[in-house]
Amino acid sequence: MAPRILSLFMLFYCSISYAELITSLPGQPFNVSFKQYSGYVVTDGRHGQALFYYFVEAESPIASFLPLTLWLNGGPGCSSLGFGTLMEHGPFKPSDNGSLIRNDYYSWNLESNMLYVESPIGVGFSYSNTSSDYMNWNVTRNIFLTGESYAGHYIPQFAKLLIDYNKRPDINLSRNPLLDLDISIQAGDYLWAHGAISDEMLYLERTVCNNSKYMREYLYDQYSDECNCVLNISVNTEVGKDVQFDNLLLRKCPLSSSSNSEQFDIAIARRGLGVTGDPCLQGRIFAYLNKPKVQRAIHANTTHLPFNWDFCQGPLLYQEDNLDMNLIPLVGIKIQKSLLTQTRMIANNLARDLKLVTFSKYGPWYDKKQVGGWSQSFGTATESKNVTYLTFATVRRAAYKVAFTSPSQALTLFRSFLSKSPLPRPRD
Ligand SMILES: *[C@@H]1O[C@H](CO)[C@@H](O)[C@H](O)[C@H]1NC(C)=O
Ligand SMILES: *[C@@H]1O[C@H](CO)[C@@H](O)[C@H](O)[C@H]1NC(C)=O
Ligand SMILES: *[C@@H]1O[C@H](CO)[C@@H](O)[C@H](O)[C@H]1NC(C)=O
Ligand SMILES: *[C@@H]1O[C@H](CO)[C@@H](O)[C@H](O)[C@H]1NC(C)=O
Ligand SMILES: *[C@@H]1O[C@H](CO)[C@@H](O)[C@H](O)[C@H]1NC(C)=O
Ligand SMILES: *[C@@H]1O[C@H](CO)[C@@H](O)[C@H](O)[C@H]1NC(C)=O
Ligand SMILES: *[C@@H]1O[C@H](CO)[C@@H](O)[C@H](O)[C@H]1NC(C)=O
Ligand SMILES: *[C@@H]1O[C@H](CO)[C@@H](O)[C@H](O)[C@H]1NC(C)=O
Ligand SMILES: CC(=O)N[C@H]1CO[C@H](CO)[C@@H](O)[C@@H]1O
Repeated sequence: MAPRILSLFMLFYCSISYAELITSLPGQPFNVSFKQYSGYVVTDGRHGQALFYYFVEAESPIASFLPLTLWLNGGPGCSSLGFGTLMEHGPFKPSDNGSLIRNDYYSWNLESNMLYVESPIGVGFSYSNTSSDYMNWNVTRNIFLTGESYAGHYIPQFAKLLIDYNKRPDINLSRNPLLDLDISIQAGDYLWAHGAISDEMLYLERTVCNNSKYMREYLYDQYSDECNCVLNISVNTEVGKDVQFDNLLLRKCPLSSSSNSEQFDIAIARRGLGVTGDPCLQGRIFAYLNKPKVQRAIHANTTHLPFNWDFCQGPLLYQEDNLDMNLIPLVGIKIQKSLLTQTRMIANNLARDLKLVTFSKYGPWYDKKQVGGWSQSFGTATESKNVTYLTFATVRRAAYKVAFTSPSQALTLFRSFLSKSPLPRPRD
Protein backbone atom coordinates (compact mmCIF):
# COMPACT_ATOMS: atom_id res chain seq x y z
CA MET A 1 0.00 0.00 0.00
CA ALA A 2 2.66 2.48 1.03
CA PRO A 3 4.71 2.28 -2.21
CA ARG A 4 1.58 3.12 -4.14
CA ILE A 5 0.97 6.25 -2.19
CA LEU A 6 4.62 7.11 -2.52
CA SER A 7 4.19 7.20 -6.28
CA LEU A 8 1.29 9.58 -5.80
CA PHE A 9 3.51 11.87 -3.81
CA MET A 10 6.05 11.71 -6.58
CA LEU A 11 3.36 12.83 -8.93
CA PHE A 12 2.75 15.94 -6.91
CA TYR A 13 6.37 16.78 -6.48
CA CYS A 14 7.35 16.18 -10.06
CA SER A 15 4.70 18.20 -11.67
CA ILE A 16 1.10 19.02 -11.22
CA SER A 17 0.66 18.80 -14.97
CA TYR A 18 0.13 15.07 -14.73
CA ALA A 19 -2.93 15.74 -12.66
CA GLU A 20 -6.35 16.20 -14.14
CA LEU A 21 -8.10 19.46 -13.46
CA ILE A 22 -11.73 19.35 -12.39
CA THR A 23 -13.51 22.02 -14.42
CA SER A 24 -16.38 22.14 -11.99
CA LEU A 25 -18.03 19.66 -9.68
CA PRO A 26 -21.73 19.18 -10.43
CA GLY A 27 -23.68 21.50 -8.13
CA GLN A 28 -20.58 23.43 -7.15
CA PRO A 29 -20.94 27.14 -6.30
CA PHE A 30 -19.62 29.38 -9.10
CA ASN A 31 -17.11 31.66 -7.47
CA VAL A 32 -14.54 29.19 -6.23
CA SER A 33 -11.01 30.54 -6.21
CA PHE A 34 -9.04 27.34 -5.70
CA LYS A 35 -8.31 24.58 -8.21
CA GLN A 36 -9.26 20.94 -7.76
CA TYR A 37 -7.76 17.89 -9.44
CA SER A 38 -8.74 14.26 -9.38
CA GLY A 39 -8.27 11.05 -11.25
CA TYR A 40 -6.25 7.91 -11.27
CA VAL A 41 -2.59 7.34 -10.70
CA VAL A 42 -1.42 4.03 -11.99
CA THR A 43 0.66 2.60 -9.23
CA ASP A 44 1.56 -0.87 -10.33
CA GLY A 45 1.80 -1.58 -14.02
CA ARG A 46 2.43 -5.28 -13.74
CA HIS A 47 -0.57 -5.84 -11.57
CA GLY A 48 -2.55 -3.10 -13.27
CA GLN A 49 -3.55 -1.07 -10.27
CA ALA A 50 -4.80 2.50 -10.11
CA LEU A 51 -5.37 4.65 -7.04
CA PHE A 52 -7.94 7.40 -7.09
CA TYR A 53 -6.98 10.76 -5.63
CA TYR A 54 -8.65 14.11 -5.08
CA PHE A 55 -6.35 17.08 -4.66
CA VAL A 56 -7.60 20.50 -3.65
CA GLU A 57 -5.40 23.55 -3.60
CA ALA A 58 -5.29 25.69 -0.52
CA GLU A 59 -7.74 28.56 -0.69
CA SER A 60 -5.09 31.23 -0.52
CA PRO A 61 -3.19 33.52 -2.87
CA ILE A 62 -0.02 31.85 -1.58
CA ALA A 63 -1.29 28.30 -1.98
CA SER A 64 1.98 27.06 -3.44
CA PHE A 65 3.84 28.13 -0.32
CA LEU A 66 1.45 26.41 2.03
CA PRO A 67 2.06 22.82 3.13
CA LEU A 68 0.74 19.68 1.53
CA THR A 69 -1.32 17.37 3.73
CA LEU A 70 -2.12 13.80 2.86
CA TRP A 71 -5.33 12.43 4.40
CA LEU A 72 -6.19 8.73 4.59
CA ASN A 73 -9.26 7.13 6.06
CA GLY A 74 -9.01 3.73 7.65
CA GLY A 75 -11.40 0.84 7.86
CA PRO A 76 -9.45 -0.97 6.53
CA GLY A 77 -11.29 -0.46 3.29
CA CYS A 78 -12.99 2.92 3.76
CA SER A 79 -13.02 5.83 1.36
CA SER A 80 -11.08 9.03 1.98
CA LEU A 81 -13.22 10.85 -0.58
CA GLY A 82 -16.53 9.86 1.02
CA PHE A 83 -15.49 10.33 4.63
CA GLY A 84 -12.50 12.71 4.70
CA THR A 85 -13.41 15.03 1.85
CA LEU A 86 -17.19 15.15 1.75
CA MET A 87 -18.15 14.28 5.31
CA GLU A 88 -15.32 15.79 7.32
CA HIS A 89 -13.03 18.58 6.13
CA GLY A 90 -13.18 19.10 2.39
CA PRO A 91 -14.34 22.37 0.81
CA PHE A 92 -17.89 21.18 -0.03
CA LYS A 93 -20.71 19.04 1.31
CA PRO A 94 -23.66 17.79 -0.73
CA SER A 95 -27.01 19.35 0.17
CA ASP A 96 -30.31 17.52 -0.16
CA ASN A 97 -31.11 18.99 -3.59
CA GLY A 98 -27.85 17.72 -5.04
CA SER A 99 -25.96 21.01 -5.00
CA LEU A 100 -22.75 21.43 -3.06
CA ILE A 101 -22.55 23.78 -0.11
CA ARG A 102 -19.31 25.49 0.83
CA ASN A 103 -17.74 24.30 4.04
CA ASP A 104 -16.89 27.96 4.42
CA TYR A 105 -15.37 28.21 7.82
CA TYR A 106 -13.91 24.83 8.58
CA SER A 107 -12.46 23.38 5.40
CA TRP A 108 -8.87 22.27 5.94
CA ASN A 109 -7.88 23.70 2.57
CA LEU A 110 -8.05 27.08 4.26
CA GLU A 111 -4.72 26.10 5.81
CA SER A 112 -3.10 23.57 3.52
CA ASN A 113 -3.16 21.95 0.09
CA MET A 114 -5.02 18.70 0.67
CA LEU A 115 -4.52 15.34 -0.98
CA TYR A 116 -7.14 12.65 -0.33
CA VAL A 117 -6.38 9.15 -1.55
CA GLU A 118 -8.77 6.22 -1.83
CA SER A 119 -6.55 3.49 -0.49
CA PRO A 120 -5.68 0.69 -0.68
CA ILE A 121 -6.57 -0.63 -4.13
CA GLY A 122 -10.16 -1.83 -4.10
CA VAL A 123 -11.46 1.03 -1.97
CA GLY A 124 -13.86 3.63 -3.34
CA PHE A 125 -12.93 4.38 -6.95
CA SER A 126 -9.46 2.81 -6.70
CA TYR A 127 -9.16 -0.36 -8.71
CA SER A 128 -6.78 -2.80 -10.24
CA ASN A 129 -5.12 -2.76 -13.75
CA THR A 130 -2.27 -0.76 -15.92
CA SER A 131 1.22 0.91 -16.15
CA SER A 132 3.46 3.98 -15.89
CA ASP A 133 6.01 5.16 -13.42
CA TYR A 134 6.91 8.28 -11.52
CA MET A 135 10.36 7.89 -10.10
CA ASN A 136 11.66 11.37 -9.30
CA TRP A 137 10.69 13.50 -6.48
CA ASN A 138 12.05 16.24 -4.32
CA VAL A 139 10.61 17.62 -1.16
CA THR A 140 9.85 21.18 -2.02
CA ARG A 141 7.46 22.06 0.73
CA ASN A 142 6.33 20.77 4.07
CA ILE A 143 4.41 17.53 4.10
CA PHE A 144 2.00 16.49 6.77
CA LEU A 145 0.56 13.01 7.01
CA THR A 146 -2.87 12.73 8.54
CA GLY A 147 -5.74 10.33 8.76
CA GLU A 148 -7.88 8.46 11.19
CA SER A 149 -8.58 5.01 12.52
CA TYR A 150 -6.89 2.23 10.57
CA ALA A 151 -4.76 4.91 8.90
CA GLY A 152 -2.84 4.55 12.15
CA HIS A 153 -1.44 1.47 10.44
CA TYR A 154 -0.90 3.04 7.04
CA ILE A 155 0.73 6.28 8.06
CA PRO A 156 3.64 5.16 10.23
CA GLN A 157 4.59 2.63 7.57
CA PHE A 158 4.26 5.19 4.84
CA ALA A 159 6.29 7.68 6.87
CA LYS A 160 9.04 5.13 7.32
CA LEU A 161 9.08 4.49 3.60
CA LEU A 162 9.25 8.19 2.85
CA ILE A 163 12.10 8.60 5.28
CA ASP A 164 14.00 5.64 3.91
CA TYR A 165 13.39 6.80 0.39
CA ASN A 166 14.18 10.38 0.89
CA LYS A 167 16.81 10.22 3.62
CA ARG A 168 15.34 13.38 4.98
CA PRO A 169 13.55 12.71 8.22
CA ASP A 170 11.45 15.76 7.78
CA ILE A 171 7.94 14.53 8.19
CA ASN A 172 5.36 15.50 10.71
CA LEU A 173 2.45 13.28 11.55
CA SER A 174 -1.04 13.86 12.81
CA ARG A 175 -3.96 11.58 13.19
CA ASN A 176 -6.57 9.86 15.23
CA PRO A 177 -4.93 6.55 14.76
CA LEU A 178 -5.40 2.93 15.43
CA LEU A 179 -1.92 2.13 16.61
CA ASP A 180 -2.53 -0.88 18.77
CA LEU A 181 -5.56 -3.05 18.30
CA ASP A 182 -5.66 -4.14 21.91
CA ILE A 183 -5.60 -0.65 23.30
CA SER A 184 -7.29 1.49 20.71
CA ILE A 185 -10.66 0.00 20.09
CA GLN A 186 -12.07 -1.32 23.36
CA ALA A 187 -15.50 0.27 23.62
CA GLY A 188 -17.08 -1.58 26.53
CA ASP A 189 -16.12 0.81 29.28
CA TYR A 190 -17.02 3.79 27.15
CA LEU A 191 -20.50 2.49 26.35
CA TRP A 192 -21.01 1.47 29.96
CA ALA A 193 -19.89 4.87 31.30
CA HIS A 194 -22.37 6.53 28.96
CA GLY A 195 -25.14 4.34 30.23
CA ALA A 196 -25.60 2.65 26.86
CA ILE A 197 -24.98 -0.90 28.08
CA SER A 198 -25.70 -2.74 31.33
CA ASP A 199 -23.31 -4.01 34.01
CA GLU A 200 -23.90 -7.55 32.76
CA MET A 201 -22.97 -6.61 29.22
CA LEU A 202 -19.77 -4.93 30.35
CA TYR A 203 -18.94 -8.14 32.21
CA LEU A 204 -19.53 -10.18 29.06
CA GLU A 205 -17.32 -7.86 27.06
CA ARG A 206 -14.59 -8.26 29.63
CA THR A 207 -14.82 -12.01 29.89
CA VAL A 208 -16.24 -13.44 26.66
CA CYS A 209 -15.58 -11.21 23.69
CA ASN A 210 -14.10 -7.73 23.51
CA ASN A 211 -13.77 -5.35 20.58
CA SER A 212 -10.25 -6.33 19.59
CA LYS A 213 -11.24 -9.99 19.39
CA TYR A 214 -14.28 -9.04 17.33
CA MET A 215 -12.20 -6.76 15.07
CA ARG A 216 -9.76 -9.59 14.39
CA GLU A 217 -12.66 -11.85 13.51
CA TYR A 218 -13.99 -9.18 11.18
CA LEU A 219 -10.64 -8.75 9.48
CA TYR A 220 -10.20 -12.47 8.98
CA ASP A 221 -13.88 -12.83 8.11
CA GLN A 222 -14.23 -15.63 10.67
CA TYR A 223 -16.80 -14.85 13.28
CA SER A 224 -17.08 -16.97 16.41
CA ASP A 225 -20.40 -17.78 18.00
CA GLU A 226 -19.50 -16.11 21.27
CA CYS A 227 -18.50 -12.82 19.62
CA ASN A 228 -21.52 -12.88 17.42
CA CYS A 229 -23.65 -13.41 20.49
CA VAL A 230 -22.05 -10.73 22.64
CA LEU A 231 -20.94 -7.99 20.29
CA ASN A 232 -23.17 -8.41 17.29
CA ILE A 233 -26.43 -9.29 18.95
CA SER A 234 -26.60 -8.54 22.68
CA VAL A 235 -24.73 -5.23 22.69
CA ASN A 236 -26.65 -4.05 19.65
CA THR A 237 -29.90 -4.92 21.30
CA GLU A 238 -29.07 -2.94 24.43
CA VAL A 239 -27.65 0.07 22.63
CA GLY A 240 -30.52 0.02 20.15
CA LYS A 241 -30.48 0.03 16.41
CA ASP A 242 -30.92 3.77 15.99
CA VAL A 243 -27.67 4.74 17.61
CA GLN A 244 -24.21 4.51 16.11
CA PHE A 245 -21.53 3.17 18.44
CA ASP A 246 -19.00 5.70 17.19
CA ASN A 247 -21.37 8.61 17.66
CA LEU A 248 -23.80 8.08 20.52
CA LEU A 249 -25.16 11.61 20.21
CA LEU A 250 -25.92 11.57 16.49
CA ARG A 251 -29.61 11.77 15.71
CA LYS A 252 -31.13 9.34 13.29
CA CYS A 253 -31.66 10.54 9.74
CA PRO A 254 -35.40 10.60 9.04
CA LEU A 255 -36.05 8.03 6.35
CA SER A 256 -37.90 10.29 4.00
CA SER A 257 -36.76 13.73 3.02
CA SER A 258 -40.41 14.78 3.20
CA SER A 259 -40.41 15.02 6.98
CA ASN A 260 -39.47 18.66 7.01
CA SER A 261 -39.85 19.10 10.73
CA GLU A 262 -36.89 16.82 11.20
CA GLN A 263 -34.80 18.46 8.53
CA PHE A 264 -31.37 19.16 9.74
CA ASP A 265 -30.67 22.82 10.28
CA ILE A 266 -27.57 23.60 8.29
CA ALA A 267 -27.30 27.10 9.67
CA ILE A 268 -27.05 25.68 13.17
CA ALA A 269 -24.60 23.05 12.03
CA ARG A 270 -22.38 25.66 10.47
CA ARG A 271 -22.17 27.61 13.66
CA GLY A 272 -21.37 24.37 15.43
CA LEU A 273 -24.10 24.87 17.98
CA GLY A 274 -25.73 22.03 19.83
CA VAL A 275 -25.34 19.50 17.07
CA THR A 276 -23.13 16.53 16.51
CA GLY A 277 -23.14 16.32 12.74
CA ASP A 278 -25.79 16.08 10.07
CA PRO A 279 -27.25 12.58 10.30
CA CYS A 280 -28.39 12.62 6.67
CA LEU A 281 -25.10 13.73 5.17
CA GLN A 282 -23.78 10.23 4.61
CA GLY A 283 -26.79 9.26 2.50
CA ARG A 284 -26.38 12.39 0.38
CA ILE A 285 -22.69 11.69 -0.18
CA PHE A 286 -23.52 8.16 -1.29
CA ALA A 287 -26.06 9.46 -3.79
CA TYR A 288 -23.70 12.20 -5.02
CA LEU A 289 -20.69 9.99 -5.68
CA ASN A 290 -22.78 7.39 -7.48
CA LYS A 291 -24.10 9.90 -10.01
CA PRO A 292 -22.63 9.28 -13.48
CA LYS A 293 -22.17 13.02 -14.13
CA VAL A 294 -20.25 13.42 -10.86
CA GLN A 295 -18.05 10.47 -11.75
CA ARG A 296 -17.37 12.02 -15.18
CA ALA A 297 -16.52 15.37 -13.62
CA ILE A 298 -13.99 13.85 -11.25
CA HIS A 299 -12.55 11.45 -13.86
CA ALA A 300 -13.57 8.45 -11.79
CA ASN A 301 -14.83 5.02 -12.76
CA THR A 302 -13.44 5.43 -16.27
CA THR A 303 -13.38 1.65 -16.66
CA HIS A 304 -17.02 1.12 -15.66
CA LEU A 305 -16.38 -0.91 -12.56
CA PRO A 306 -18.88 -3.71 -12.04
CA PHE A 307 -20.00 -2.50 -8.59
CA ASN A 308 -21.18 0.79 -7.19
CA TRP A 309 -19.14 3.27 -5.17
CA ASP A 310 -19.46 2.76 -1.42
CA PHE A 311 -17.99 4.15 1.78
CA CYS A 312 -16.32 0.93 2.85
CA GLN A 313 -15.37 -2.28 1.12
CA GLY A 314 -14.45 -5.00 3.47
CA PRO A 315 -13.06 -7.13 4.76
CA LEU A 316 -9.81 -6.63 2.89
CA LEU A 317 -8.19 -9.95 3.56
CA TYR A 318 -4.81 -9.12 2.10
CA GLN A 319 -4.07 -6.94 5.08
CA GLU A 320 -3.79 -9.83 7.46
CA ASP A 321 -0.03 -9.54 7.98
CA ASN A 322 -0.47 -6.01 9.00
CA LEU A 323 -3.19 -6.57 11.47
CA ASP A 324 -1.50 -7.40 14.70
CA MET A 325 1.41 -5.13 14.13
CA ASN A 326 2.12 -2.85 17.03
CA LEU A 327 2.84 0.43 15.31
CA ILE A 328 4.17 2.22 18.33
CA PRO A 329 7.84 1.41 17.69
CA LEU A 330 7.44 2.62 14.14
CA VAL A 331 5.92 5.89 15.25
CA GLY A 332 8.96 6.33 17.42
CA ILE A 333 11.25 6.58 14.42
CA LYS A 334 12.49 10.07 13.91
CA ILE A 335 9.11 11.64 13.88
CA GLN A 336 9.29 15.34 14.30
CA LYS A 337 5.90 16.02 15.72
CA SER A 338 2.88 13.97 16.31
CA LEU A 339 -0.53 15.09 17.35
CA LEU A 340 -2.56 12.27 18.75
CA THR A 341 -6.23 12.38 19.49
CA GLN A 342 -6.29 8.79 20.62
CA THR A 343 -6.11 7.11 23.95
CA ARG A 344 -4.03 8.55 26.71
CA MET A 345 -2.53 5.15 27.30
CA ILE A 346 -0.96 5.16 23.84
CA ALA A 347 0.33 8.69 24.25
CA ASN A 348 1.89 7.72 27.56
CA ASN A 349 3.46 4.58 26.09
CA LEU A 350 4.87 6.53 23.20
CA ALA A 351 6.26 9.23 25.45
CA ARG A 352 7.87 6.62 27.66
CA ASP A 353 9.39 4.72 24.73
CA LEU A 354 10.75 7.91 23.22
CA LYS A 355 11.98 9.16 26.60
CA LEU A 356 9.96 12.34 26.37
CA VAL A 357 9.03 14.44 29.37
CA THR A 358 5.72 16.16 29.98
CA PHE A 359 5.72 19.91 29.52
CA SER A 360 2.35 21.40 29.96
CA LYS A 361 0.11 20.39 32.82
CA TYR A 362 -2.80 18.23 31.75
CA GLY A 363 -5.54 20.75 31.17
CA PRO A 364 -8.11 22.35 28.88
CA TRP A 365 -7.35 23.84 25.49
CA TYR A 366 -9.59 26.45 23.92
CA ASP A 367 -11.52 26.97 20.73
CA LYS A 368 -13.53 30.16 20.28
CA LYS A 369 -13.28 30.95 23.98
CA GLN A 370 -14.84 27.61 24.90
CA VAL A 371 -13.08 24.55 26.24
CA GLY A 372 -12.25 22.57 23.10
CA GLY A 373 -11.00 19.56 25.02
CA TRP A 374 -8.07 18.58 27.21
CA SER A 375 -4.47 18.16 26.26
CA GLN A 376 -0.94 17.49 27.31
CA SER A 377 2.37 17.90 25.52
CA PHE A 378 5.49 15.79 25.66
CA GLY A 379 8.96 16.62 24.44
CA THR A 380 12.59 17.01 25.27
CA ALA A 381 13.98 19.68 27.52
CA THR A 382 17.43 21.14 27.44
CA GLU A 383 18.61 24.21 29.32
CA SER A 384 18.13 26.50 26.39
CA LYS A 385 15.20 24.95 24.59
CA ASN A 386 12.12 22.81 25.05
CA VAL A 387 10.94 20.98 21.95
CA THR A 388 7.46 19.46 21.79
CA TYR A 389 7.28 16.18 19.91
CA LEU A 390 3.94 14.79 20.89
CA THR A 391 0.63 16.29 21.89
CA PHE A 392 -2.22 14.26 23.26
CA ALA A 393 -5.54 16.01 22.83
CA THR A 394 -9.15 15.12 23.44
CA VAL A 395 -12.02 16.89 21.72
CA ARG A 396 -14.92 17.75 23.93
CA ARG A 397 -18.24 16.37 22.69
CA ALA A 398 -16.65 14.79 19.63
CA ALA A 399 -17.37 11.35 18.27
CA TYR A 400 -15.20 9.11 16.14
CA LYS A 401 -15.02 11.48 13.17
CA VAL A 402 -13.87 14.64 14.86
CA ALA A 403 -14.13 17.01 11.90
CA PHE A 404 -17.69 15.80 11.26
CA THR A 405 -18.97 16.37 14.78
CA SER A 406 -16.69 19.22 15.82
CA PRO A 407 -15.45 21.05 12.71
CA SER A 408 -14.29 24.16 14.50
CA GLN A 409 -12.27 22.31 17.12
CA ALA A 410 -10.85 20.06 14.40
CA LEU A 411 -9.64 23.06 12.40
CA THR A 412 -8.07 24.60 15.49
CA LEU A 413 -6.20 21.35 16.14
CA PHE A 414 -5.11 21.14 12.51
CA ARG A 415 -3.96 24.77 12.46
CA SER A 416 -1.94 24.35 15.62
CA PHE A 417 -0.39 21.19 14.23
CA LEU A 418 0.60 22.85 10.95
CA SER A 419 2.00 25.94 12.61
CA LYS A 420 3.79 23.90 15.29
CA SER A 421 2.28 26.06 17.96
CA PRO A 422 0.77 24.78 21.17
CA LEU A 423 -2.98 24.42 21.41
CA PRO A 424 -4.57 27.61 22.71
CA ARG A 425 -4.73 27.64 26.47
CA PRO A 426 -6.14 30.33 28.73
CA ARG A 427 -3.68 33.24 28.90
CA ASP A 428 -1.16 31.23 26.93
C1 LIG B 1 15.40 16.89 -7.71
O1 LIG B 1 16.53 17.54 -7.24
C2 LIG B 1 17.72 17.15 -7.91
C3 LIG B 1 18.91 17.79 -7.23
O2 LIG B 1 18.59 19.08 -6.86
C4 LIG B 1 17.61 17.51 -9.39
O3 LIG B 1 18.77 17.11 -10.08
C5 LIG B 1 16.40 16.82 -9.97
O4 LIG B 1 16.21 17.20 -11.30
C6 LIG B 1 15.14 17.15 -9.18
N1 LIG B 1 14.05 16.32 -9.64
C7 LIG B 1 12.88 16.84 -10.00
C8 LIG B 1 11.87 15.89 -10.47
O5 LIG B 1 12.63 18.02 -9.92
C1 LIG C 1 -19.42 33.74 -3.57
O1 LIG C 1 -20.54 34.51 -3.92
C2 LIG C 1 -21.48 34.69 -2.88
C3 LIG C 1 -22.67 35.44 -3.44
O2 LIG C 1 -22.26 36.45 -4.31
C4 LIG C 1 -20.80 35.46 -1.74
O3 LIG C 1 -21.72 35.59 -0.67
C5 LIG C 1 -19.62 34.64 -1.26
O4 LIG C 1 -18.92 35.36 -0.26
C6 LIG C 1 -18.67 34.36 -2.42
N1 LIG C 1 -17.64 33.45 -1.94
C7 LIG C 1 -16.37 33.63 -2.28
C8 LIG C 1 -15.43 32.59 -1.74
O5 LIG C 1 -15.97 34.51 -2.98
C1 LIG D 1 -30.18 23.70 -2.87
O1 LIG D 1 -30.05 23.79 -1.47
C2 LIG D 1 -29.14 24.77 -1.04
C3 LIG D 1 -28.97 24.67 0.46
O2 LIG D 1 -30.12 24.21 1.08
C4 LIG D 1 -29.64 26.15 -1.48
O3 LIG D 1 -28.74 27.14 -1.08
C5 LIG D 1 -29.76 26.17 -3.00
O4 LIG D 1 -30.30 27.39 -3.43
C6 LIG D 1 -30.64 25.02 -3.48
N1 LIG D 1 -30.53 24.96 -4.93
C7 LIG D 1 -31.54 24.68 -5.71
C8 LIG D 1 -31.26 24.64 -7.17
O5 LIG D 1 -32.67 24.50 -5.27
C1 LIG E 1 -7.99 -1.34 -17.20
O1 LIG E 1 -8.57 -2.15 -18.19
C2 LIG E 1 -9.57 -1.50 -18.96
C3 LIG E 1 -10.19 -2.53 -19.88
O2 LIG E 1 -9.19 -3.17 -20.61
C4 LIG E 1 -8.96 -0.37 -19.73
O3 LIG E 1 -9.96 0.31 -20.46
C5 LIG E 1 -8.34 0.59 -18.72
O4 LIG E 1 -7.68 1.62 -19.40
C6 LIG E 1 -7.36 -0.13 -17.82
N1 LIG E 1 -6.97 0.76 -16.74
C7 LIG E 1 -5.98 1.60 -16.84
C8 LIG E 1 -5.71 2.43 -15.64
O5 LIG E 1 -5.31 1.67 -17.82
C1 LIG F 1 -9.55 -8.93 24.62
O1 LIG F 1 -9.73 -10.30 24.39
C2 LIG F 1 -8.54 -11.00 24.07
C3 LIG F 1 -8.92 -12.41 23.66
O2 LIG F 1 -9.85 -12.94 24.54
C4 LIG F 1 -7.59 -10.93 25.25
O3 LIG F 1 -6.39 -11.58 24.93
C5 LIG F 1 -7.31 -9.47 25.55
O4 LIG F 1 -6.50 -9.37 26.69
C6 LIG F 1 -8.59 -8.70 25.77
N1 LIG F 1 -8.28 -7.30 25.87
C7 LIG F 1 -8.74 -6.53 26.85
C8 LIG F 1 -8.31 -5.12 26.83
O5 LIG F 1 -9.49 -6.96 27.68
C1 LIG G 1 -25.12 -9.96 13.12
O1 LIG G 1 -26.46 -10.19 13.43
C2 LIG G 1 -27.37 -10.07 12.36
C3 LIG G 1 -28.77 -10.34 12.85
O2 LIG G 1 -28.92 -9.99 14.16
C4 LIG G 1 -27.02 -11.04 11.27
O3 LIG G 1 -27.85 -10.83 10.15
C5 LIG G 1 -25.57 -10.84 10.84
O4 LIG G 1 -25.20 -11.81 9.91
C6 LIG G 1 -24.68 -10.93 12.05
N1 LIG G 1 -23.31 -10.61 11.65
C7 LIG G 1 -22.35 -11.50 11.71
C8 LIG G 1 -21.02 -11.01 11.27
O5 LIG G 1 -22.53 -12.62 12.12
C1 LIG H 1 -19.18 2.56 -12.57
O1 LIG H 1 -20.03 2.80 -13.67
C2 LIG H 1 -20.95 1.76 -13.91
C3 LIG H 1 -21.73 2.13 -15.15
O2 LIG H 1 -20.86 2.33 -16.21
C4 LIG H 1 -21.86 1.61 -12.72
O3 LIG H 1 -22.76 0.56 -12.94
C5 LIG H 1 -21.04 1.33 -11.50
O4 LIG H 1 -21.89 1.32 -10.37
C6 LIG H 1 -19.96 2.38 -11.31
N1 LIG H 1 -19.08 1.95 -10.22
C7 LIG H 1 -18.50 2.79 -9.36
C8 LIG H 1 -17.55 2.19 -8.37
O5 LIG H 1 -18.71 3.96 -9.36
C1 LIG I 1 11.11 23.74 29.74
O1 LIG I 1 10.03 23.17 30.43
C2 LIG I 1 10.25 23.12 31.83
C3 LIG I 1 9.04 22.41 32.42
O2 LIG I 1 9.05 21.05 32.08
C4 LIG I 1 10.40 24.51 32.39
O3 LIG I 1 10.67 24.43 33.76
C5 LIG I 1 11.53 25.21 31.68
O4 LIG I 1 11.61 26.55 32.08
C6 LIG I 1 11.34 25.16 30.18
N1 LIG I 1 12.53 25.69 29.55
C7 LIG I 1 12.47 26.59 28.59
C8 LIG I 1 13.79 27.00 28.00
O5 LIG I 1 11.41 27.07 28.19
C1 LIG J 1 8.04 18.91 6.77
C2 LIG J 1 7.97 19.67 8.03
O1 LIG J 1 7.04 20.40 8.33
N1 LIG J 1 8.97 19.52 8.83
C3 LIG J 1 9.03 20.14 10.11
C4 LIG J 1 8.64 19.12 11.15
O2 LIG J 1 8.87 19.62 12.41
C5 LIG J 1 10.23 19.98 12.64
C6 LIG J 1 10.36 20.33 14.10
O3 LIG J 1 9.43 21.30 14.44
C7 LIG J 1 10.62 21.13 11.72
O4 LIG J 1 11.98 21.47 11.93
C8 LIG J 1 10.44 20.67 10.31
O5 LIG J 1 10.65 21.74 9.43
